[in-house]
Amino acid sequence: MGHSRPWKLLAIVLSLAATRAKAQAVTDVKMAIPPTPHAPVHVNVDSATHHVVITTGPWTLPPMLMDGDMPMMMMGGNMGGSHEAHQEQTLVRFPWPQDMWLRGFKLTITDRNGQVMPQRTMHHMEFVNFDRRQLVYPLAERVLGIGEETAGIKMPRTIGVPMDAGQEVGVFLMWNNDTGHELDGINLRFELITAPRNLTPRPVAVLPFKVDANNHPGLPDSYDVPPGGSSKSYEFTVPVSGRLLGAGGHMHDNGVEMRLEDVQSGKVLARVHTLHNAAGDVIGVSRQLLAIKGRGPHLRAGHPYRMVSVYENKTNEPIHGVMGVLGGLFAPDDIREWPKVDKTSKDYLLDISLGPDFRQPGELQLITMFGAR
Ligand SMILES: [Cu+2]
Repeated sequence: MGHSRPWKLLAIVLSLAATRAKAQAVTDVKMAIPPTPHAPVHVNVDSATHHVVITTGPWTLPPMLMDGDMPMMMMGGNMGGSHEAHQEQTLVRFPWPQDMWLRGFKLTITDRNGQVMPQRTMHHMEFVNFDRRQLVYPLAERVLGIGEETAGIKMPRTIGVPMDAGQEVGVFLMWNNDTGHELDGINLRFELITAPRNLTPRPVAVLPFKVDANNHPGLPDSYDVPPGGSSKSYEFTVPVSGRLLGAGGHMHDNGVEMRLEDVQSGKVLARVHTLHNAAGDVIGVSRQLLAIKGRGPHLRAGHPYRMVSVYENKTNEPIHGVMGVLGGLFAPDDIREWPKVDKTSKDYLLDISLGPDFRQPGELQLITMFGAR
């Protein structure tokens, strides 16, 4: 295999950086991509709780720099900003150890003295199941997406994500050192909270629901919005019927709301809106628990649905690199009807093409890329 691929990717990264600089017409912005260090990774099953625990460290994190000394976060790389200033890398890929229900996660980052670090030292993490496809897209399932503000999730005992022994899973990680100085001795502990598969009463099987306003496998999903109000919509069908139990999502600054609509009736089935801080920056997206009122909207296989991402751009210039991703939990009527993933399809491969080859725990391959998944 050699080392040609990472270099090729680096070239892509640099050319994207150049394009971006031009598009913004900023005077000679040079993006300095710091060398990304790596550290050993271990995957263990806790013998008492059966939780799957992924640990890695110690990491040395150089400050993320742009144009000399300006931290990359100055580009607005927070929840409401652009992702393009960050590096994402595969931390580890491994076979899932046992049949279990996945119920949530806990993430802890500590410094060299064992002190807990702010969560935002980590910009973005993703837990991926390469052996199951997404509901809407024939791409590898993104089981968990964790942003700077999410330190943990524990789902109620009544629902769970079924995970099977031997499924190939992986963790993607994007660090975010905006302190302006090097961080040393950083350890990360990512605990996947599980329950035994024979748990009674048996939880309702839920799988992630994700619709992206601008999904193109292998390319960034961000897009541009013109001045004023605008919306971008994406029509889709689902291959298996089921209920949407909850909705949330991800938008950038100037985002307003996202809706899920029935194309034929025009009925709004779910709606989430952005949350703001005192300065008006987008700090997140509301969560709508649909299962509380009744049992959540029922989506029918093959029926057309539409996701609409609404932005209100108050400036006089187009805004580059926004996102609209509606997420949630989907309870299929019959999980046995979930279509098999085709790991040889072009889109599937493109979607994970920036990831590494299969690696066992303890080995680590570094690939850097632009954009969050
Ligand atoms: Cu984003």
